[in-house]
Amino acid sequence: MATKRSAKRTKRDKVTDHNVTNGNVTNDKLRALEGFRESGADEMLTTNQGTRINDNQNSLKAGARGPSLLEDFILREKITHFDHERIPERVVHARGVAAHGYFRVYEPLSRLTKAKFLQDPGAKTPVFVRFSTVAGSRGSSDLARDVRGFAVKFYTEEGNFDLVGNNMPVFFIQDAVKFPDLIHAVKPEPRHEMPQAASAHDTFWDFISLMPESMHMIMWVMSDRAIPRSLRMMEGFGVHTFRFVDDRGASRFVKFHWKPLLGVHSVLWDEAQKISGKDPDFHRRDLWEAIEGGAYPEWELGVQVIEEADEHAFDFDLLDPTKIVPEELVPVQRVGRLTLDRNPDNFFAETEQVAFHPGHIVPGIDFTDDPLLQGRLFSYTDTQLIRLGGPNFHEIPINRPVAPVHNNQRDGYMRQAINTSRASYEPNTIAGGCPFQAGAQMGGFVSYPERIADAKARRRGEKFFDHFSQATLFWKSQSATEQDHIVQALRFELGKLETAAIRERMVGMLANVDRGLAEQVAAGLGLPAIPNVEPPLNRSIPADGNPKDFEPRRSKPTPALERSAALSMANTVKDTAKTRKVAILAADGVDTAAIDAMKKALAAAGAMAKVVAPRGGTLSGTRGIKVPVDFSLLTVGSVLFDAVFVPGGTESVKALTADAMAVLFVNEAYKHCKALAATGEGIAMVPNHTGADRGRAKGGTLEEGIVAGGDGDIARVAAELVKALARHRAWSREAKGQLVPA
Ligand code: HDE
Repeated sequence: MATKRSAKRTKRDKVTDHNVTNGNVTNDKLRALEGFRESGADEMLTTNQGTRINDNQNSLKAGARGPSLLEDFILREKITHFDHERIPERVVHARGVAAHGYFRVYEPLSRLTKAKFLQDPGAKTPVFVRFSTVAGSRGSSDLARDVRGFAVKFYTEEGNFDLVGNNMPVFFIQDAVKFPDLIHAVKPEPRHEMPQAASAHDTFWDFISLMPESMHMIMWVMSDRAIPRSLRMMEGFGVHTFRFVDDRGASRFVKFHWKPLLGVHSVLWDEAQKISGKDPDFHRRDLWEAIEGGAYPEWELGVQVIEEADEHAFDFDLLDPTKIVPEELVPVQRVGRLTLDRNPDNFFAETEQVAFHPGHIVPGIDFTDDPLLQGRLFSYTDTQLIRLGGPNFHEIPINRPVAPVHNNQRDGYMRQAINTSRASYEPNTIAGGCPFQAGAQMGGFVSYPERIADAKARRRGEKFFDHFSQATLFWKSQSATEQDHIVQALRFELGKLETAAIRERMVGMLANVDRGLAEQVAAGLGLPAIPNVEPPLNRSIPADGNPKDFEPRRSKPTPALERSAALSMANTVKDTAKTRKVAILAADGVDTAAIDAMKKALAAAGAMAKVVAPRGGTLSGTRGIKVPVDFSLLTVGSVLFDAVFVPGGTESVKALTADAMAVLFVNEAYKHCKALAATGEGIAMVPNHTGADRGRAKGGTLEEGIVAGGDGDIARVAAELVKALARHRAWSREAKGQLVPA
């Protein structure tokens, strides 16, 4: 019977069986997951008890037109399971996407840490990485202005190590006790649950305007880092200072970084808003397609190492999560590489049920007393108990370590392990003392014996109160374009506020970061002058605290470091067009030779080309050649691409010029400073704000990032386009782009 049935399976059935075809069982974790995979391929339908189902179309009734019967165990089981399909979404970081991969260290790091997975360059440590936005619900847009979570679970042979970081190196608050306040402020307002996945509302900025410690993070969130071009093109940071511990027990401080090999790139806010409409799954799709296409995303792990003796050597406190360690002061050593090479098989089972925890560490890594980190060490187990329904969430396949698990914890909801020992306590004789404690030499975890001698108090370190120096450093380190985008972002966010007083207090607060910044924001908001902030600046003060003790102070009148190149995306890697997407805008009569040549050149550079036309189906190009259309103009916008190429062909260009959506497509690409290329008649489609007479232009680079040529110049045009793609954007065009009504 099964054979007969399988013979009927069509080719299409097979293709949709991602479970069966999702190859790459390349590491221990993936092999361990194999036993849990279920595809249904070539199998008969059954109940959860294994009883074969004969009729999945009709419930059991008393007669053809009679009432359904309670007896129908098949109906009851199916509906009951359906009713319980949902679990609570994460209270923060609800919207996310994940992938499997591996990590490999470049050379043994025994000089820094005894962590085993950082010793053997020949070993691949399996990882599962989840990226997320913070504020939005599970179904919200990928392109919200927000921090991105960057959570990496290393399945090491010594147990799971979770590096639960973000794409920004600092955080809004210094102490975990303020986290619920921060999140309540940024989440949709309680009256009407608006706005979704957006910080541009009164409660967020009300809170922020009273919390000067958030100002450094605000600079990052208002920068384009908050709207990445791709999850594959963003940095990651451990944020807190951690410890490395070596095999002699010596400790040093460490900051973790992830550096993307494709560079750090973002979209513009105007694009972000439009992408949210055209494809709210933009980042999720981008990651999925890159991995399916074999363009595996990669990052280098970087570490900044600070010797214990230098703990107090800086203007800032290493325990303060609102501060970075500038790379100019402590360079980032690149110590290994992370590669994501396999998409999950099932979103719920893997991406939704994965449980990260900064407290999942292995020997060789330890915590510091950063008060934000300390609070997190409590929160993440607590949150899994409610989300995943009990204390056995570590037994869910995606969460299981590849290292063996043996202890005397027992029972609880959904327990999977069948513990066979009579002894579920220790010490015992009945089980020969097993499982027994591991000595340090056998990999037993020993906490770093940090010396602590101080009075119990609800206080913070003195240097924590320098809230503005690094916000200023960030601002000053940005390129003119980046600064302009921060100003625009603040004008947008504060412009959305209903309460004028909050807007004014915020502008006053910004003046402490940089007066020029505040003036520009004030001008955009129509404020005649920078408002004074009524003291105290900081309202995060205990009931009996003296406001003077909580006022922000700069540790030095002029920060020793004026600028840090690493903080600006303008200085990122710009040497590759790999995985970039180019739209070829075409209609009937298009120059097919140009399309072919461009496609080949882009493929050779690792970029992708898609034909976009006024309608779907197939175009009839020059020489009678058929050109399959990938997308109709109705379904995409140039915001979904990195560049646009308009080939020649009299009829094609005539049709496109008369099509408002095609014109908008090119205009928007111009406005968003994207690379543009055109050949032959196609040149007429390129917006012209230079006043030059392009009718007589012989081709070449028309403006930064815009390349044109005759029909015979395609090879040169393609080569120039690839270079422009690698540079990501032609920012010098931005001012002119404002003139484009798109
Ligand atoms: Fe989280 N955070 N967080 N967080 N966080 C969660 O845990 C929390 C913080 C981060 O892809 C929750 O499993 C507190 C900083 C990421 O599944 C929760 C505090 C950083 C993710 C939680 C912080 C992060 C979370 C919600 C202040 C960057 C997503 C669901 C003390 C270093 C992980 C969950 C994933 C998720 C609590 C602050 C990163 C509620 C209390 C700082 C990437 O436990």
